[in-house]
Amino acid sequence: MRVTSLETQLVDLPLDKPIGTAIHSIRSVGCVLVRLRTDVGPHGEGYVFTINGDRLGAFDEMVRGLAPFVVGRDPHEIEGVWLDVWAAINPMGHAGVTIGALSAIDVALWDCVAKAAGLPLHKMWGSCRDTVDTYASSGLWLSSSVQELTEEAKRFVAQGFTAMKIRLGSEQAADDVARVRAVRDAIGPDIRLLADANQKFQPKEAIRLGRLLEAFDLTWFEEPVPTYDHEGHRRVRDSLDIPIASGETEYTRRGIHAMLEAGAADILMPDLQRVGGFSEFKKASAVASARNVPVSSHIFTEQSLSLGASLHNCISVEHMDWFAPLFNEEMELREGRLVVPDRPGTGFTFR
Ligand code: SMN
Ligand code: MG
Repeated sequence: MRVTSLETQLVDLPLDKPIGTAIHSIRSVGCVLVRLRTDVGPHGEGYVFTINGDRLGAFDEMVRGLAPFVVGRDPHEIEGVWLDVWAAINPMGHAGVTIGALSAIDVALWDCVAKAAGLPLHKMWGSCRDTVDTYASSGLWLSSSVQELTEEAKRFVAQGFTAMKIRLGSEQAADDVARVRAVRDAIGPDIRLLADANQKFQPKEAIRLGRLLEAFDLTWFEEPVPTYDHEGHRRVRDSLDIPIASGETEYTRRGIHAMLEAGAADILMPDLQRVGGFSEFKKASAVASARNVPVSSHIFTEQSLSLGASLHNCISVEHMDWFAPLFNEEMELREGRLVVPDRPGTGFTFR
């Protein structure tokens, strides 16, 4: 079996309405779709994206620039491709566009070999569950009014979600508290509520806000301080009873390892694109598992289900609906959990 071609396609997916977090203003997500074709039929698919499609051409150029490492090769040589690309990108650095491009290729290779074997990826890797816990994340933005927050929260409950995530980062802590209170009041005590500050705060601000939010039974407090401030994370973590989640902005298993070494978080959240694809996500999870730390995947919901079903320490996948238009298949929510598809590869194919 050989990879015969690597093709890319640029797609812009507009959001229903523009949204904002403490550090993002998002109208759309621009994706580079990556397809690896083979001489025996099955092809593999992966993608990378940028917010609003900004500088998306850099990803396209980088992915296509890595084609010589895959085309003509047996797609089962995933680890070999990884090592060769790792060496080749050394001068450019092992973060950002280089790693994102490698991620898309790695995901496409795994998708390809699982399809060729006729197996869902989670079964090829050894599955431990066929549904995965999730939380609604396509809402409760910092840009939503309090009324919109309560409407969105009730809609999530009506859709069958049993957990959801609100974004923090208001200029006044009292406003964040009022927004969390409004959502907690709307959903009652039995629905889990998570909060994400998108790196907005200094450690003392985060600790102060966290103390005010302890009354609302938050499941976790995510990225309370900038990603590189591992020591600040640890101070926040030591000062609060709320579990700290972080890691979506770290690159490769080494970034995740550095967070673990620093005691920065109770839950690590690798992002498929930034961590370096399925291969590296699995390694990052193993590093976390050695410290008995759980992981929860960041966005990339459809593709992360295979990981959620096969990594013993993966406690949940984030439910984000932005990328659903890319795929022929739809995600299925059952009793608040996502059903892991029993279809070959990732179980999701580009439309
Ligand atoms: C987030 C996700 C996607 C884009 C921007 C921000 C957020 C999350 O940090 O964890 O959902
Ligand atoms: Mg986040």
